[in-house]
This record gives sequence, structure tokens and C-alpha cells, in this order.
Amino acid sequence: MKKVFVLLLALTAIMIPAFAQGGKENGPIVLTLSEVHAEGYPTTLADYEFARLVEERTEGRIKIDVYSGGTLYGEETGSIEALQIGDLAFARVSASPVASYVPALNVIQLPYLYRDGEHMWQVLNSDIGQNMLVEIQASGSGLVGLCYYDAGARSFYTKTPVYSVDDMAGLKIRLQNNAMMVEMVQLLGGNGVTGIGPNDVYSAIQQGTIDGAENNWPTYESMGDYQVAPYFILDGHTRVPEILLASEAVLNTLDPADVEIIKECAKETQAYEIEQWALREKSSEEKVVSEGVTVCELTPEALAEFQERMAPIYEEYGAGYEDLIALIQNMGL
Ligand code: BDP
Repeated sequence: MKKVFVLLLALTAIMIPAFAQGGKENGPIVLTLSEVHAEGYPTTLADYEFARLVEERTEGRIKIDVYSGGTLYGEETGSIEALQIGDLAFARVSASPVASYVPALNVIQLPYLYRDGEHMWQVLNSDIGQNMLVEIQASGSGLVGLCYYDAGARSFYTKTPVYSVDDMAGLKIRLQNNAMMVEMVQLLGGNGVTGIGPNDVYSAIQQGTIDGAENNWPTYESMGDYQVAPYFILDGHTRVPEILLASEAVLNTLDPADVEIIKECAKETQAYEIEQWALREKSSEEKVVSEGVTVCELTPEALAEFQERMAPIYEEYGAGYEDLIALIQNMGL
């Protein structure tokens, strides 16, 4: 009997400090973040950095579990809808599918809008970009835009060489779930295909469901798509920023002071991701080129034709935003 008592006493002594350390008797609040990219990809690294900062600054009250590789949601549309109903706390997604829920976002990803990455960051860091982030929540989408990440420029990649708009004729090109992007490909004479998650593009090309897709160097490399669509067409049609999204419903369940910490931590990871991005963009390009990818460079005339074909998109998706688009185009000139 005495022995049992001593044992109980010892156990209590071990357990009390364990509770005290966690702060709360119930342990930390565990929130989930969904990411389509693999471990080591720049956005995935930024997700972990975000999780690390939040845990540190909330003194362990909030813990974020990152699920990479699309294991939770293979298509970003699925994760966006889960955020809206509060089934998921965070998702790192591309701005492209978010535009289906917040149409204003199409303005910052119009084809051939930016001169280069620096131009895009000027816009995103200005009131224009920051107001767009605010608009995500203000539009009543149920989503909260926390920060932007870099995703470079997107170009087409195909099974056959493309040096002109004519070469795009009839090609079935996989796109993100965004109607504007589908129209972009139709205007070039191809057929836009949606509903295929980025991790499934490789097999869709291999099986012949599609003839190609479009993305940046790191995704092209990381998903292995270069092995089945070895022509990379340097047209750089869009610069679509990544967005770290939160669920408004989930944030509403947290202490407002912790929500502020979450927002602050997200903003801080932007610079980190941009650094990681620059490194990976270069190494991915080098890797695929060394493995035999053909880079199809367009002549200025050929590129001009790709750009000219986009006029109807500017009319349709730019309607009501003419001044904003002009401001974006002139920024930094
Ligand atoms: C990549 C983005 C990722 C998108 C993917 C796609 O980082 O968020 O899901 O493109 O094309 O560049 O679906």
C-alpha cells in the first residue's frame, strides 16, 4: 500500500511540470496547413517557417501542422472550400484559383502584365497589392489573405516545340482552375483543360489526356513534368503570386491577440520565401536544361503576337479596373 502511494506521489511530481510547461491544461491549439508542393520546395519551406514563428511567438499556445505534397487536398480549389467552411485553418495556394472566389484578384495576374519580378513585387508591396489582400476577406469570401509569396513567371511546356502562336493550335493545355486562364489558351488557339491537380499533370501528359501545361521552372522540375513535356516555351505569360490564406471561421475562434501574431508572422515569412524562391528558380532551370529540356525562345515578333491575342481578356476581366491596370503598368517607369 505504501509503495503504491509513493509511486503515485512520484508520478504527480513528474506530471505537474509537464502541464505547467504547456501553459494550458489541454495543450496547444493545433491548426492544419495544406500545401500542394513537396518538402523542400520554397513555399513549403516558408510554411514551416510560418509554423515555427507562430509557435514561438504564441509561446506554444498555437501549433501548426504542415501537410505538404497535396496529401490533404490535391487541388487547391478543395482546400479553398475547406477554409471557407472552417474545416481547414490555412492553405498556401496560388492566386489563380482564388480568383474564382474573389474575382478582383484576376487584375494582378493578367497575362503579360508585369515587365519582370521586380515590377510585380513593387505592385504587391504597394497599396494596390495590399488592398487586394484585404479585399479577399472584405469580399465576404470567408478567406483571409495573409501574405504573398513569389512564384516567378509561368510559361507553357509541351510535348512538341512551340515557336509561334500557330504552333499552339489545338494543343490541350492543363491550367489552374481559373476561367481567365482557360480563355487565355483559347485565344492562342489551344484548348484549356482544368480539374487536374498539379501533382497529376505528369500522368495526364504521359497518358495523352493533355499535350502540355504551364508553370514556373521549380514546379516543372519538382513535379517531374519536364520528363514528359520536354519543350519549355519561354513566353512568361503570367506572374501569379502565391497567397497564404487563412480561414476566417477558424481565426474567429482564436484569441484576437493570437490572430494578430499569426498575421505578423505570415508577413515576416514573405522575404524568406522570396530568397528561397530565387535560389530554386535558378537551380531548377539548370537541372532540367542539363537533363535535356529544349528551351524554345520566342522572337520579339512571335512574343508580340502572344501578347496581342490577349486584348479580349483585358477588355473582359479589366472592365471597371482600367485605372488600376494603368497604375500597375506605369508603376516603376
Ligand atoms: C504552382 C503553384 C501551386 C499551383 C500550381 C498549379 O505554386 O500553388 O497549384 O502551380 O499549377 O506554380 O496548380
